[in-house]
Amino acid sequence: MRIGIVCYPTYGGSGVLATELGKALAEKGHQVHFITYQQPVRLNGFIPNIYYHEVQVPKYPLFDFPPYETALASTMVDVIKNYNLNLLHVHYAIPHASAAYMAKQILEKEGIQIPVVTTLHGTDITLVGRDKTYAPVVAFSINQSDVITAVSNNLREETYRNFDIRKEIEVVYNFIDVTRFNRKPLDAFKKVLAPNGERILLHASNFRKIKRVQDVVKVFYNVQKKIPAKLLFVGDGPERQTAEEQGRELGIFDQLVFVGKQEQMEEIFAVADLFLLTSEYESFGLAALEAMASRVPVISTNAGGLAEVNVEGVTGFLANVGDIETMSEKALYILKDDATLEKFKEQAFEHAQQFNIDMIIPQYEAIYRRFCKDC
Ligand code: GMT
Repeated sequence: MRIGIVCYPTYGGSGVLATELGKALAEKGHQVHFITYQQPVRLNGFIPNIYYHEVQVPKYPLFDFPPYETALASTMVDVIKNYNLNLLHVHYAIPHASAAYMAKQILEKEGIQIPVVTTLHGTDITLVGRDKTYAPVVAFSINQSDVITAVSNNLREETYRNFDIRKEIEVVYNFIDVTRFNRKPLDAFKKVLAPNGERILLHASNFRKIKRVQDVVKVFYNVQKKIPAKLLFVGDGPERQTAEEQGRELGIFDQLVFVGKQEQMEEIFAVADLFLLTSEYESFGLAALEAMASRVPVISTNAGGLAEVNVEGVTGFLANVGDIETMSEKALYILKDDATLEKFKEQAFEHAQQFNIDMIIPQYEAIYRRFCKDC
């Protein structure tokens, strides 16, 4: 099939997922056309069957706000026509679903039918999308999609709760390539981080308020009082400085390591002992799944779809949002001895296999084939 993929090209989970989906489809012989404003971070090097079309938004003195959505819809029209695409798959509703609707309408007038699949990822529904600035357009354009998918049951329910959606929302879970994350730790890297064999706790995110990064520091503070430990922070964003200040105030700053945005996450996960995800909401928590696939158990909140990924007492533990005591206690339980830690590591790894790329890609292909039986 010839498939157009529209996503955010940055480090966010939705962009990562969309890029990995495109790469996997290309490997299976589909022709994949990425339409984004920048080369997606995980799309590096030449990959057969993959095309990249950059959305250009020309500057003009009148535009205080360059009309990206218009430029995106026009690029969609252009690519769909010139490459004879069978289908458009947009990730993250805003503004991709409405731009897709616009492109679909334009093409219909020219006698071209282009099915649109919209995958909802989380904040496009639960945070930004709900804002009344966007809500009517979000609801309308989701309803106009030929297929709507959500990355967890929780997100599906949240979407029905927040918007008047009159169609079926299908759940297709996020996925990971388990072979990519099944790595041996690099001893040299581990030695630099934890020269005295300290346990390594890890948090990776975009450091937005919704992640409650301060809770990560608080949990770590309690853990390091009982066992020697280091806390590795990956990613960057608005709350990073607050976390640094908090570390200084608590007198544990020298045990915190901030490494910023990283591409080789599999190498980082490989040296970690425990992943902390204290979010107020996660539709799925792709980072938690990546941790599990790397044999890293997870302490998370039970918000949103996290319970569909992290299994209580098996892959780690869950607690109410802000319940620092429970999260600290459970973290210490997992880390207290090597045998317990090993048990949780293996269980996390085993559970992650359910979300392997091989299981999920055929689900998207089956959706696409509804519109293109002979492709
Ligand atoms: O986590 C973020 O804030 C980034 C965001 C995104 O849209 O890229 O992630 C969302 O989509 C991911 C992939 O489906 C999910 O794993 C994340 O849980 C979800 N984030 C939220 O719901 C806050």
